[in-house]
Amino acid sequence: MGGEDIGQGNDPGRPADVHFGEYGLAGKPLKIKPMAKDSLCSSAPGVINLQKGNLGIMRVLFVIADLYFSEPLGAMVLSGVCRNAGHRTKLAILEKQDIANLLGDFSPDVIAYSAMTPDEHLFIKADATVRRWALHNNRRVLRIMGGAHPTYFPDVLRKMNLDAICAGDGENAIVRVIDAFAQGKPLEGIPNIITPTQPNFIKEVVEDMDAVPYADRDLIYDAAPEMLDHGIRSFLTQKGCPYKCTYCFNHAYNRMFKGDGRKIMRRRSVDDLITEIKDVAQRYPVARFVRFADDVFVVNKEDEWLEEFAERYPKEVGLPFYCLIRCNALTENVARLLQKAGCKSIGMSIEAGSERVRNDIMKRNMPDAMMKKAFELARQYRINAWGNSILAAPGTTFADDMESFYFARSLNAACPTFSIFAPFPGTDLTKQAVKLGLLDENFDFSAVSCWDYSVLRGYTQKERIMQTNLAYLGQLFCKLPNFAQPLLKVLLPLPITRLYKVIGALAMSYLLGTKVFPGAQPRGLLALLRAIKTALKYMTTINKERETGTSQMRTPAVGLASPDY
Ligand code: B12
Ligand code: SF4
Repeated sequence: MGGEDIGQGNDPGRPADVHFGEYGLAGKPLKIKPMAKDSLCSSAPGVINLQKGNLGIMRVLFVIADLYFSEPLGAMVLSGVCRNAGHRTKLAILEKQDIANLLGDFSPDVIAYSAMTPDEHLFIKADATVRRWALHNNRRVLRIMGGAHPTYFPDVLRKMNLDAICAGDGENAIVRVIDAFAQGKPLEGIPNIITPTQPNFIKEVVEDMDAVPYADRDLIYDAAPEMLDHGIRSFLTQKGCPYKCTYCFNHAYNRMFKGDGRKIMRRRSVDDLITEIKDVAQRYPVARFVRFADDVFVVNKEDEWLEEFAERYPKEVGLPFYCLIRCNALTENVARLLQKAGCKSIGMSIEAGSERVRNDIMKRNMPDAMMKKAFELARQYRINAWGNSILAAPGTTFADDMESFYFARSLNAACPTFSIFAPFPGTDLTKQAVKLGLLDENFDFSAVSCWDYSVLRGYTQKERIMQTNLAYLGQLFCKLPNFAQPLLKVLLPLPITRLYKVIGALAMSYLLGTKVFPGAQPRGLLALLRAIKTALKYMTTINKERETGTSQMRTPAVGLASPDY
C-alpha cells in the first residue's frame, strides 16, 4: 500500500488533492487520505513507480457480481488503496454490465475479482471472456481473486486457474501484488497471497485501520450512478468478531488468522471515522443515512470508544445511523449511548426461537430472557430492531421453524425477517450438515441462496415448500393481529411460493424503508420504482442452474492452504 510520502503535498495530517494526470478519474481530483508515517506495510512499492514517471502504473479492473443497495466496501477500499499508490481503477458489475465492453474500453492490466461463494458461476463465465480478450489482444493480464469466497474456498485458485488468490485482508496484498507484477517479480512470499506454486501463505492481519485510505466512492458511483439516489452511505468502524456462531464465517476466519500476535479485533479511531463520514457527506450530498457495515458495532458493555463516538457524532455528523449488535451487548448503558449518538435502527439477530437450536446448534449463547430484555430495551430507547431468524438449519424440524416464528412475533421486533439456512464452505454448521448426512462431501456451493428452498437432504418436498413459504410470509404475519394467525397455517402448505416471494419482497422493502432506513429511500418516482424492482430481484431470484461438471467444491474447504487449520 501507498507509502510514507506518496505524490505531492502529502503532509501527514493534511488532506492532499492529487491529480494523476491522464490517469486521474474523469478529470476529477482524487482526494487522498494522508498516509500515516508508519504506513500499513513496510515497503512502499507504489511510490517507486510514481517517481519513475508513471512507468509502473497499472489499470486495475475490479469485478463484483452485483449491487443491491449496499456499497461493496471491499472493492471500494482496495480501489482507494490502489489509487493512493498511483494506479488507475474501474469497476465491472457482472449482473449489470457486459464485461467484454469494459475490457475493450479500459484495457486492464489486472483483473481483481471480489467474490462471494454463491456468485462463483458468474465469475467463471466472466473469466472466460477475460481470458479470450487477453489472448486475442496478446495481453498479459494478472487475474487475482479476493473476498470471502477464495478465503474459505481456496480451491477456486485451481478451479479457475487464477494467477493468485487473496485470503483475508487485501489492503497490503493488492498493491504488493500489482507492483510485483509490474516489475516482473514473483508473487510468492507476499502475505495473504496464495499462488499455484505457494499454497501455504504467510498470514497477515491489517491492524492499523486508520492508515487505510478511505473507500473509493467514485468507483461505485461512476459504474452505478443510480446508487447516488439512495441516501445510505456505508462505513466500516471495526473489523473482526470474537463470537463463534456456527453458521457464520468468523470462527473460521479467527481460526485461520489468530496466533503469532495477530490482532483480530481492530477498530478505527473516532476521529478517522468522523473525518471520512464528513468528507463523504460533503462530496456526495444526498447522504441521508449512515450504515455501519461492521459485523458487530459494539462488543463490550463498557466501551470508551462508544462514549467518545456518542459525544462527537451527533455534533459533528448528525446523520441517523444503523449498526449491528448482539442482544448480549445491548445493555441499558449501550442503548442509551446509541440513542444519544443518533442510532435509529439496529440489526439484532434472533436466529432461532428455541434455546436448543439457538444455543446448542448455532452457539449463540443467548437465553430467551436476554433476548426479550434486549428487544424491550431497543423499544424503550426508540431504536428499531431488525431481527432475522434462520429457518431450516441442520438438525432442526419444521416445528422448530414455527417456534422461531412465534418467538420472533413475541419479541415484537420492528422488522422481523426470516431466511433459509444457506451452507457456506468452511463453517462449523456446514461441516455438521455433512456429518449428519444432510449435505454431500462434494456439495456444490455455487448459487446457494438464503432466500430459496433448503439445499439440505432430509426434508420432504412439502417441508421445503413450507419453510420457504414461512420465510416469505413470516414478516407479514408477525405484524398481523392474533385473529389473522390461523390463516398462516392455511397458506403455508400451498405451492405458490412465487407469489409469496413477491409478497415477502414487498413487505421487507416496506419494513426496511420505513423502520430500518427511514428517510433514506430514493427521491423521485422513477428512482423509487427502480429500487423496488431491485428489492424484488434480490429476494425472488431462484437458485441459478448449477454449473454441472465444473464444480468440484469440497466441503471442509477453509484453510486448505493454511498449515495450522
Ligand atoms: C455487507 C455485506 C453484504 C452486503 C454488501 C455485499 C458487498 N458486495 O460488499 C449485501 C447485503 C449486498 C450482502 C449480500 C450477500 N452476502 Co454478504 N456480507 C456483508 C458483510 C456483512 C460485510 C462485507 C464488507 O463490507 N466487509 C468489509 C470489507 C472491507 O471487507 P471484504 O469485503 O471482506 O474485503 C476485504 C477482503 O475480503 C479482501 N478482498 C475483497 N475483495 C478482494 C479482491 C482482491 C483482488 C483482493 C486481493 C482482496 C480482496 O480485501 C478487503 C479489504 O481487507 C460480510 C461479512 C464480513 N464481515 O465480511 C457478509 C458476507 C460477505 N456475505 C455473505 C453472503 C453469503 C451474502 C449473500 C450470498 C447472502 C444471500 N443473500 O444469500 C448475499 C450475496 C449477494 C450477492 N450476490 O452479491 C457471506 C459470504 C460467505 C462466502 N463464503 O462467500 C459473508 C462472509 C457473511 C457470512 N455469512 O459469513 N452482503
Ligand atoms: S456475532 Fe454475528 S458476525 Fe459474529 S460470529 Fe456471530 S453471526 Fe458472525
